[in-house]
Amino acid sequence: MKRLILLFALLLGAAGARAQEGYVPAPENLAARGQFAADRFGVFIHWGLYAQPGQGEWVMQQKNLDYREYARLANSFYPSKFDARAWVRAIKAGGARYITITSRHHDGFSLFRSAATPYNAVDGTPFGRDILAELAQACREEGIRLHFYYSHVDWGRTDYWPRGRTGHGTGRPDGKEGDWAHYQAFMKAQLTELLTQYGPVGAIWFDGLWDHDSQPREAQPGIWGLYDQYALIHRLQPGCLIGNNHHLDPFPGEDIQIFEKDVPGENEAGFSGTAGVSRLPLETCQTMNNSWGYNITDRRYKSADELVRYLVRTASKGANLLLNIGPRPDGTLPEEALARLEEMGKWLAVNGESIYGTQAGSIPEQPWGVTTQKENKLYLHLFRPQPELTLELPGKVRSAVLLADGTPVSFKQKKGTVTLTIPEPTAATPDRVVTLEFR
Ligand code: FHN
Repeated sequence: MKRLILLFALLLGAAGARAQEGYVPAPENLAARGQFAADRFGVFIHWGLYAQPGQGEWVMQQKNLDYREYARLANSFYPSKFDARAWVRAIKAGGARYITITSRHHDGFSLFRSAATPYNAVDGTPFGRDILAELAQACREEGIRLHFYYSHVDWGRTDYWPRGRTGHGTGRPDGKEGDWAHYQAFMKAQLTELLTQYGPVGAIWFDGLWDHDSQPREAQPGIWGLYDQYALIHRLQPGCLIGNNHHLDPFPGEDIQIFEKDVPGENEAGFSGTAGVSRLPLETCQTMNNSWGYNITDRRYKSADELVRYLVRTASKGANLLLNIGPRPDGTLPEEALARLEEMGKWLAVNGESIYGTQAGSIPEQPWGVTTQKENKLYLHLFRPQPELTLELPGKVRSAVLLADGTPVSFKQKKGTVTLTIPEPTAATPDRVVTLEFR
């Protein structure tokens, strides 16, 4: 059976690949790519029924919870304090320019009204409200872009067959009700809803392809029906970007490349092993503590200073940071997350010029910090105090100032090197930025 599906997938993949080889991003799509790259900072929201047990979004898999029993969590889904506008305002004040929310994660529960399944926030819970609709409206009002995460894996649907490497302990009958074609049709129906019910969608962020990574890379588009899904999305909203967290080189039809817990090119978390860094706009997703979904015992939050420097390091590689928050079951964002957002927002309010709309810096990472650049400016991000700095720079420097307050930085330039004398810091900061302007 598995062999047959693989053969079928390879055939479908080959046909789809031919169609996708001719993928020419629409002008709206190219403009959206530019906007996305300029945004540089987004907030990821992992939220669903799993917030209630408070052990992260993999609880169903990790504890082998029966899919029928797990689904009962929908009966107590009543996030009485959910306030989309409060979320969006806090995220915007934190300096983020877009939000990516889990419309449906691997547990299979949809946060939005869906005619394709009653297992959703509107039809399947006492709350009865469409989380995505409320968030979309708040985002529109606050002028912040909205992206949807969409899981390819499903641990609760009986038609998800053959199984991949996860979801074997959730009590589903092996294969008896399996129907991969039905599952694919279900995903297309839901994607159509996401692209037609909530106004402009900034991006669809796929996840879970790795569930079938026992099959070769070439088989993946056919297995998942990727090219069909990509064509559908681009037909419904040409400006909607497609990203897929498959940890592989991008497939045709994808508009952004995603790195999980890795600054592009580093493979620090080990997810990006075989993926090179493409020329597409790049995005690194990262947790604030060590969990994506709400985890009641996870207090290992990175400090605000570390997070600012992580954002700056991703920007210095020409990538966006998508920083995660796992809301509580009552709908509130944890105070720890809010406090960190606030600090990041304060730093960005002063130093945002060196992040938004910039490109990777021409000087690679140094013991003192990193660089970003925009037009005729090079931003030196000093992660630690640096009284004097000598750089090899071909261009002619016109001025050097501290970005925070415009204090001049004295410099001497000769034979392709610039030596800067940097005033002593008067207050603590995670990253002191010096702007060099070139002639
Ligand atoms: O399994 C998911 C996980 O729950 C989370 O959503 C992250 C976010 O990048 N992606 C998957 C793991 O690769």
